[in-house]
Amino acid sequence: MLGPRPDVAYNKKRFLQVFPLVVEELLDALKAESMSEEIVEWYRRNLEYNLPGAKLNWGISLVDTVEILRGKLLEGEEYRKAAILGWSIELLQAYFLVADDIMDASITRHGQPCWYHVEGVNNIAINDACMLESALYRLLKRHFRKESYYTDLLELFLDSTYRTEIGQLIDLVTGPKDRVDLSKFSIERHLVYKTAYFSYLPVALAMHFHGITNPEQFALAQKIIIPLGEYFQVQDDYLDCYAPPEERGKIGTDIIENKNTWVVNVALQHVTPAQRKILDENYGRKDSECERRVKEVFAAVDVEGKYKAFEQAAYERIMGLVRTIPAEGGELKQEVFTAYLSKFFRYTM
Ligand code: DMA
Ligand code: MG
Ligand code: MG
Ligand code: MG
Repeated sequence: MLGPRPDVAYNKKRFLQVFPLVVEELLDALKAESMSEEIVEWYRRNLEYNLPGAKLNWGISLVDTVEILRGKLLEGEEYRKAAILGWSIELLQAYFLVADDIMDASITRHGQPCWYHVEGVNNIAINDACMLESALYRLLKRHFRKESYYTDLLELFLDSTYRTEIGQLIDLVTGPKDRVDLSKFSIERHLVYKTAYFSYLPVALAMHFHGITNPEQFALAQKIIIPLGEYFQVQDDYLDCYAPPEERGKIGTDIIENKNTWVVNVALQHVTPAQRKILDENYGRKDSECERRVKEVFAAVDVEGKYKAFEQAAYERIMGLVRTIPAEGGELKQEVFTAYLSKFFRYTM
């Protein structure tokens, strides 16, 4: 067993200390292509604007998982290497979010204007998002190419990217901006695709880093993480509607943008015909008065209470799965999942 885990602030601080190395390495690679100062500086600004201000829970969870599996804290070169893998997940997440904010017409992210809203950026943000993604493969190539698990890392990143993109497609197609049709909404599959496969990355990558090779262990980890990831997305949908923007770092746009969220689906299951009419007439409209009417219906059917019940049930279900891991002697440890869950559970920031 480990002693007490380092506190959250310390974990974040040491993870952030690796970021300048990541940036310099990526910029050096660009300079090696003989790019002008202007191009190099643009790329730097893209990286510095979109990465360190994020919550970084995905990347930090990877490092934590390795440490829990090892049963000791990582130091020096080994810590740096794990953190670089963690930053690779953060690059993938940043890629998704920069693109997601354009597609969702979002306003703020991590307490600042979305990148595409920054003066002079606009549509260049589309290419910037792609460059955040390609950056992660440069890091992997440089630091992990010689490892026996290099192709496993690549496959994990590629598979979770593919599945997340399917989730984004379902999200966009079921909730088009210009045609509100609440009868098209449903939730089950797209929650898994949007977030749950991505949530598997930190743990699965850490398992490879630690040297686990048994496919059964990976299947077990995935079985626990899929409901965990679903919970993350339900919580994200809930917070979009209910968390104060100053706490969350982002202004919710799901109602206005006609999003197929857990929140609206739950409301649809419980509305009276009169309330349904209000939703049909006000959901997905670019008008804050319409948004207010929708929120009134949500309150009338007690979406908040239903969320609390969902959260409790999800917690119990996940903990039940976690307890299927042997408490002693197995390759996986229960603490990997309890630590992961604790970073996101009842998360408001
Ligand atoms: C996020 O969906 C999913 C991905 C893959 C970025 P979302 O639009 O609900 O995310 P957010 O609430 O962070 O904009
Ligand atoms: Mg979004
Ligand atoms: Mg979205
Ligand atoms: Mg959201």
